[in-house]
Amino acid sequence: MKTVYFITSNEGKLKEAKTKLLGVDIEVVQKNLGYPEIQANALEDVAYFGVKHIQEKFNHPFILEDAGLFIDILDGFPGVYSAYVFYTVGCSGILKLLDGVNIDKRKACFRSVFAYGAPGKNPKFFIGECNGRISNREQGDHGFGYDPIFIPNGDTRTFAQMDTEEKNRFSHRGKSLEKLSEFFKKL
Ligand code: ITT
Repeated sequence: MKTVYFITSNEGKLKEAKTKLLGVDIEVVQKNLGYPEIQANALEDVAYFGVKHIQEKFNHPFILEDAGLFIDILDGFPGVYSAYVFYTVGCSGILKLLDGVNIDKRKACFRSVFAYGAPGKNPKFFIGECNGRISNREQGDHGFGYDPIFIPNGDTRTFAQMDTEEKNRFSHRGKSLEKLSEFFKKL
């Protein structure tokens, strides 16, 4: 079985990746090396520079992921600033920003960009998106981050009211991991 290191500090992402890649002959091992998340307009750029940074000091195949929540009525905010915004004002801060906004105007999209890096190779990217809406209160205690306030299209529950397998069936990360898993099968 091959090992691929997942460069992340986020245990929730790790659990989702391990669950999704169960059927693939790859062992996913967390490596919390950290990398600078550059100020950029796109998640792809953040992931690209992350790969370049890790490749300089880490001599094994690895994956990393940058994800973000893009809210329509806020012109895509928090988007590439999702981590900072979560750390500073959290889900309650987002709910305050949307106070009084009607349900049909609470559309949002989660995006996930996985990057695969290996010594001496150009990075490969795997992208997934999930459309949905921001709920008007926090619900559920599974998952992490903005899960308690995001309801994917096709369901009435937030991600935080789903277990890992269910979330993966809907989510941006489930979709990008599906593509990554096809890539691993051919590796
Ligand atoms: P890394 O170490 O992998 O970078 P992170 O938690 O900093 O972990 P990101 O920068 O990719 O991850 O995520 C940006 C923010 O969006 C962060 O606050 C996450 O909690 C949140 N987020 C990302 N994916 C999410 C998901 O599936 N559900 C809820 N919130 C999510």
